[in-house]
Amino acid sequence: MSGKHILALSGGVGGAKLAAGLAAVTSGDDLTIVVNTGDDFEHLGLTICPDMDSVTYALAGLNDNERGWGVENETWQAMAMLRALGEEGWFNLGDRDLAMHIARSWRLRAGETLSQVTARLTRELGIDHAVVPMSDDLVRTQVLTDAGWIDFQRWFVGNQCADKVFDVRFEGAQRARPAPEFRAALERDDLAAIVLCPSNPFLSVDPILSIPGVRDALAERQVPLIAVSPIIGGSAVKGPLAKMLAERGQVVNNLAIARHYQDHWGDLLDCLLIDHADEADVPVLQARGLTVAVTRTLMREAADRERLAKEVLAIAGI
Ligand code: FO1
Repeated sequence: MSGKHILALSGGVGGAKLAAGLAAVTSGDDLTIVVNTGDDFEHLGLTICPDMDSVTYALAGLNDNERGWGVENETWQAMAMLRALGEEGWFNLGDRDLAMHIARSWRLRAGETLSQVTARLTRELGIDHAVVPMSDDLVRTQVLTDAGWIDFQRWFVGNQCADKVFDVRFEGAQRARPAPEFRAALERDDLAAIVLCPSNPFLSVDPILSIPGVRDALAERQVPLIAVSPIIGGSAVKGPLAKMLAERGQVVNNLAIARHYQDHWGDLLDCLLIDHADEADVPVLQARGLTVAVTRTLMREAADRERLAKEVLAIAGI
């Protein structure tokens, strides 16, 4: 293999941690991080891009590890004032985080694309690596509950994921095009590996794969496609993945993850990296023709993220 460029597809939280690990162990030109924008929404006149911001804050060393989203050392004065003014208070916008939404929103309104705005904001925060939205076109994740189709953040934050999800759709995905830097990364001569970060397959990776042409472009590249499983010890570290699998009548294990990427997306995976706690899943995964690697996938600290990132690179032969 001649190249060493990594294309990582990521959602927020867990994905952002591995993305930060990959950034810590690669030089700026060797990594493109493509981020889910299906969770984005318009709120109080601002464009909020939660997964883009989770990745950006993680790479800039600004993320709040405890909460899992937003900025560390956050204060909430603007939010308190908004509530006092009678504005909607169900979605929490910290003071520091708010600056990000303001900077992004006015520039989008002035005509810049989300890719251009993100390139500017990440550069200003000292990030050397390319953090790229999956698309500059609007794609909005919606979930089908008893109340009908509702926007993702209304369900995730407003409803605290309480309502059962019968289906998920990505409004606009069929008309969306991959962002220019995403397309460029897919076509790079030196592309050496594609990494699916440990994000929720149904909510964070599927929107990216749903953009026309993306799935086929990934599959056509003759480079290892490695997924880091979001399952640890038969459960999801954070978020509604375990609940969603159970609601689909599936056991919460790595087989469900493998099935999704192999059966639903047509044999997309070459290797699944799973946690030691799920070692019992290995035989059934191997029986499906997958290469399986086992390690410690929980990322509490920077050292965990970097070790896991190095292991992913080693699997890819980089
Ligand atoms: N998650 C919550 O559970 N409650 C919130 O009030 C909330 C606010 C918020 C603001 C900005 C941001 O970038 C993310 C925020 N999140 C919040 C997290 C967000 O809903 C999720 O991280 C993703 O959409 C799921 O990946």
